[in-house]
Amino acid sequence: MLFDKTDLPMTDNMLNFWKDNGYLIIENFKTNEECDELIRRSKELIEQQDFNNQQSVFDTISQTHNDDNYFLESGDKIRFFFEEKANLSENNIKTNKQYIVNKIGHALHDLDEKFINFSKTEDLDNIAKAIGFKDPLLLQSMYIFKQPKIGGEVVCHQDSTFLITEPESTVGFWFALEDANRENGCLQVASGGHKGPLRKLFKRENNKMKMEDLSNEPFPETDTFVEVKKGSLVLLHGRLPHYSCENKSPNSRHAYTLHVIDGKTKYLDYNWLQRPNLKLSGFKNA
Ligand SMILES: O=C(O)CCC(=O)C(=O)O
Repeated sequence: MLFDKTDLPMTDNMLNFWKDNGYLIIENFKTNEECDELIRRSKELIEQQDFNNQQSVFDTISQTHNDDNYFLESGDKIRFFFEEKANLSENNIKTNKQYIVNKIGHALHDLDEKFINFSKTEDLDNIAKAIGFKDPLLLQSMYIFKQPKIGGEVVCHQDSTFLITEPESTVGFWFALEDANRENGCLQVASGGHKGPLRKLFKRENNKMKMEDLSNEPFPETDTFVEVKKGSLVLLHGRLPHYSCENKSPNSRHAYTLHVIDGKTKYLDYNWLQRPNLKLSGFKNA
């Protein structure tokens, strides 16, 4: 079911959908101009980078980034990760720079003015409070490109595997900056799957990452293609199994995602994402 920004503040209907399904779609949440501003800014950030000195691939299948300090130290920085299938030759980096990046993460929402303005708003704070946050804190942001032809698959996962608090509180706020559909690799979710157990925990031990198994119950099949228009907001419960396939189409599928935790919970020390140089803040502390 699709809701619209004009349905806000959150109605019982919306809240019931969220509780039953573990996701919620709010269309027309951001304007085309707001989306375009972020797209423009991502291009500028890439333009300013010298990629010849840094080559870190983000691949959720082989997980090659896991023991990579460039990744592990990116929690309080703005860093760039390449598509696994990108051609990283010197010449291609020079001529095709805008089409090789898989994502930018993980503190855009605290370090870049355009991203701060997009992320820290009162209407997002209101939504977070409506779904139960007492003290919503913006932990992680990612600009995800899903590049044309080579955009990588994101394997089925639960976000609480990667960002865990006690008790669990992680929620993803995922924004479509361009139309997302089954051709260009939209999100797919297992509706209601947030009621199942957390399957895995991604733990930092002596600066190495380990995936710990918590439950061998298989994920339910994803049953919903989250095909959404540019400007839509999709909320994703931290336990909701979700996935996106490769983008083999000629069109990109840019998205921006924020992961939010509750300041009333304990953020566990073994999370991969640490922010030694940045304090957490909420939606309103711009
Ligand atoms: O945008 C995608 O394809 C995946 C995003 C995702 O899994 C997340 O934000 O948790």
